[in-house]
Amino acid sequence: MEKYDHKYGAEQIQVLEGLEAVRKRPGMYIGSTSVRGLHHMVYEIVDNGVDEALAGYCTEINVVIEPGNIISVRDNGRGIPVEIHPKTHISTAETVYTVLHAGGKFGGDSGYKVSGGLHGVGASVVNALSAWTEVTIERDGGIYQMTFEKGKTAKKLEKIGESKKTGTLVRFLADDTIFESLDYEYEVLEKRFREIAFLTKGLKITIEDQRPETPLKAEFCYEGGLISFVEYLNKNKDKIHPKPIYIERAGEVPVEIAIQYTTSYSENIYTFVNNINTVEGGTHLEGFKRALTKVFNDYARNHNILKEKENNLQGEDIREGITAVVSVKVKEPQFEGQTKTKLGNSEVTGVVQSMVNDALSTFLEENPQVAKAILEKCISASRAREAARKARELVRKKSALETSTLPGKLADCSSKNADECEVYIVEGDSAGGSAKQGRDRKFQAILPLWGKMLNVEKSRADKIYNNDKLQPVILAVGAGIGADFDITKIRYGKVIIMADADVDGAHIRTLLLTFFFRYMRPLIENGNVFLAQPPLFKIYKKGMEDIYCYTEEDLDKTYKELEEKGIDRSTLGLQRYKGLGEMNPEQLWETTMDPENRILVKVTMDDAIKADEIFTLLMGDEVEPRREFIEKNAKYVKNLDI
Ligand code: 28F
Repeated sequence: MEKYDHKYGAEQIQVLEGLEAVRKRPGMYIGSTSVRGLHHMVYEIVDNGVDEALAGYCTEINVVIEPGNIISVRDNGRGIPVEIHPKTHISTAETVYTVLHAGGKFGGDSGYKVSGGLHGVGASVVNALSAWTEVTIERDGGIYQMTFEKGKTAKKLEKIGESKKTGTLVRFLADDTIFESLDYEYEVLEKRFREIAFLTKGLKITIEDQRPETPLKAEFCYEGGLISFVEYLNKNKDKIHPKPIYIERAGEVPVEIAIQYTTSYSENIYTFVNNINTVEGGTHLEGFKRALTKVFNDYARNHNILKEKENNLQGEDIREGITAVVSVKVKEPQFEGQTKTKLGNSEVTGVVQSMVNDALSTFLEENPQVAKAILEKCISASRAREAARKARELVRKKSALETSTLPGKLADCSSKNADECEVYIVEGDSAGGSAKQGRDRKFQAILPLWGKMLNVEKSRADKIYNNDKLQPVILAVGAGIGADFDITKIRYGKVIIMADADVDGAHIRTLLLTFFFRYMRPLIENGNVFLAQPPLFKIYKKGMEDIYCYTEEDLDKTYKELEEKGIDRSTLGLQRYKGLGEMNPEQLWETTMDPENRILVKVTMDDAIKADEIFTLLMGDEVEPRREFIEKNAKYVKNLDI
């Protein structure tokens, strides 16, 4: 039996104690033993390769998930040094893989290491939590290899061949007595490696999953770095300036930022510290936001885009539609928050703020057309917010004074039971007059609108809410608008739009539909909105009851029926109705308002988004698509209430 001389030096004891601690409380070191912690095992090894790239020596990292959930990571950097340390008699490579935090130092020759700080526990932790780890290093003309089992050296570093290349290859099998599962999720790893590639300009990262029948593979390399990142994030959005804004500053805390605005209303700012995705934000985000608000307000004032008397643009106005990536490198990052993804270093706020103030204001001065495009959006966002606030106030105030909420022009019905009541929104005073006379005042209210209202699609919320032509509609319906809309408060079970069948009528109908769609959508979704269908024709003959036809085919059908009864078309009079005003109250009631005979068109939209686009189309200038939409989308139904 070979006698082992166990000369455990201080280092070996430190290593054993370190491994012991890691294997006893893995969650303390790798975050968790769930698949999240399992993925972090891969990130730790890859981050060492990224450090080598940041140091300028590695241009490619290849990750492979081999069958059996073995992970392989290779870089083409210098290769971890293999010479034996005179004091500890073990190689740097072995030290990096067995001593806790051995590789996580900062500064050094390469400036910043992404694998440092709370997130980067270094390769030794991965080694400790793996059933086995194999490290193969090419450098100094040779190929060297060492292996470990649960962190303990199994095969000491030895030369196994010659090679002219340099680089580091690490293969490991995570320990399934520690991790709940070894089932790596390809998509999660792929997403993270795409992110790292965006953050590390020019670095090529490939990932291959050899476990499935047909292997999966992806490769990422972005010479554009953060600019490519923002372009990727905006790929399905309408940009409001062609190229992302890019600003960077080296220094104590290197800062790199890319920004591109789109026509969307959402705010997407991604922040990173040493390539770590700080989803909870922190001081770097704070500095960025403050500077952004200051720079755009200053520019707007200096270039007279914001009038003297106008309020400053708020941060939320300026960030509407923004996509931005903020990446900073911090030597000793302090992470806070639930998931340790919030940067706490207070000095970073000022660094980022002053860098953005300086670099962004310079950019805007040099690119006035970009500045103008962005500010146009900010200013209209600010006006919309302002108007929404005022309108909410107005509606709240009005609804507070229950009594005087009803518009003067509304001829209300006597019943107060919303389910049986209906309000006709009628185009024009003359039709309004006939409707008031012809209606059944028990359950039918009339609200005449006059003239053409504004085009809700082309105007911001400000004009909509304050528009005196729409306010009566808001108040008559009585359920508020927008976010405050409360369907249980509607005063009528049916809101019936009664307009002429001509172009103006179609316009009014569409404007109201768009308004309801955008600001009282539940009204449509709940099926409370209807279109009144006045007759297009009247067939008359002495001694015969008038016959009303509502469509062309209706007319043809009626002619055929009459001919079958021996009444020839030539003996019949025909009146084509141009507008509601041509009918007297009696006829209007009989043809269009009497639940017994009228035809109501229920406006139902099963796909709000599609409808939204159609409305946008409808708000264009040609009327034809509008009419087609009405014919196509409004479902003709015989009035349901018998
Ligand atoms: C697949 C994972 O781990 N790559 C690495 C290097 C290169 C050096 C290094 C690493 C210096 C003192 C820590 C080489 N030559 N890929 C990797 N590539 N570590 S890890 O040095 C170790 C550090 O302690 C390296 C000259 N300087 C540094």
